[in-house]
Amino acid sequence: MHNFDVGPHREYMLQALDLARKSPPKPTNYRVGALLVDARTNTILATGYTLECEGNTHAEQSCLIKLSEEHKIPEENLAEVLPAETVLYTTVEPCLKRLSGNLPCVERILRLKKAIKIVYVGVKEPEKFIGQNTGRKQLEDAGIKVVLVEGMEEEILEVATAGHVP
Ligand code: HJL
Ligand code: ZN
Repeated sequence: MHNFDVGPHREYMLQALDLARKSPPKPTNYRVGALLVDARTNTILATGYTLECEGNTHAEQSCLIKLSEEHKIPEENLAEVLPAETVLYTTVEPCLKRLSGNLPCVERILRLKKAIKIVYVGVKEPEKFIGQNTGRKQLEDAGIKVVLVEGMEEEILEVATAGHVP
């Protein structure tokens, strides 16, 4: 039976997973896909995947960079243009720390205040690179909901870790 609530979230998460498959394998990161969606109108605002944008970029970061280029405003000012019901779908939960030292995606989301209302994640981040990711709590403490969309964990992790040394 089709589940009214979970259905659209699964669809978006599957799209995010397809995006993740476009990311070139790299042993020191995860291959992730992400979408920013206007939940009121059901429109995709931006798509992104790991290493899509120039440099060592994450999927969520690529969504934000592309929007900032489109609107010609700095990434940190995107709250000015994001619709009231903007939500993020990402196959792996947003990062709290990065081995590279680049700005983590949790901080990118937090600095937009509550422009992103809900973060839908396909899996929690495995502990391989930075240990436990407690970013979820930081987002929730800031009033941003974090929702696990269940049922795709295995495929998401297979894509995320392709090219890793076992
Ligand atoms: C998320 C991504 C991505 C990760 N997580 N949510 N989106 N690559 O696009 C998390 C992992 C970091 C490593 C290495 N991966 O990527 O912890 O080199 O990739 O900055 O810590 O850090 P860099
Ligand atoms: Zn990140």
